[in-house]
Amino acid sequence: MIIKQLDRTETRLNKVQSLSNQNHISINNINGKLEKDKVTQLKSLVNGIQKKMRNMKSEIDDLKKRTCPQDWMLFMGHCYLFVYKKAIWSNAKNECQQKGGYLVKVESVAENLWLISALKAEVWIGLNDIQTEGQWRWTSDNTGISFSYWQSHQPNSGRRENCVHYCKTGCGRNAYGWNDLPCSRPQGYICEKQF
Ligand SMILES: [Ca+2]
Ligand SMILES: [Ca+2]
Repeated sequence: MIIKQLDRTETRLNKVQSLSNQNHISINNINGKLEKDKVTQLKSLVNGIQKKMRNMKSEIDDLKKRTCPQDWMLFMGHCYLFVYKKAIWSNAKNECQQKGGYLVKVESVAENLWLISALKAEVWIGLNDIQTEGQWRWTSDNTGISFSYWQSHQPNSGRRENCVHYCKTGCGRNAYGWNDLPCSRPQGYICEKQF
């Protein structure tokens, strides 16, 4: 009787043991899956980071390549080309357009001082009153002047002089300033364009 009960108990224990073993295997499987998922997640994270790093490197390379074209000078986000081969104002304007820019628009004290510091001869700028006498406008965007740097007693010649250049000795001065001049008088010129 007792032996039979013991046998049954043993059988039950064996069953429990077997179930426990099965559970252990299941738990191990779950753990294995969790590890796999974690590894997969980490791999995907690393791949994402590597991709971002490649993109950043390519952006840095692009930024390094972004510079003014050869012979153009960079100043505060704009490129400038100083041309000393003489041209009438309208040809200078066209030349700048063909180079992807415009006849220089001088908008600030800083820009004006920098241009003057780089100047080697008298040159056209984009300012003119061709359309309406006395209404000075920049040819690049047809805006009026918010900043000016006229030589003293300039502008002075009404309808005869409608285009503006930087002049120094030509105006009997020893520093560069703006002067209105007949547009047909050949001068060098400065082209400007966005960096
Ligand atoms: Ca004029
Ligand atoms: Ca003048």
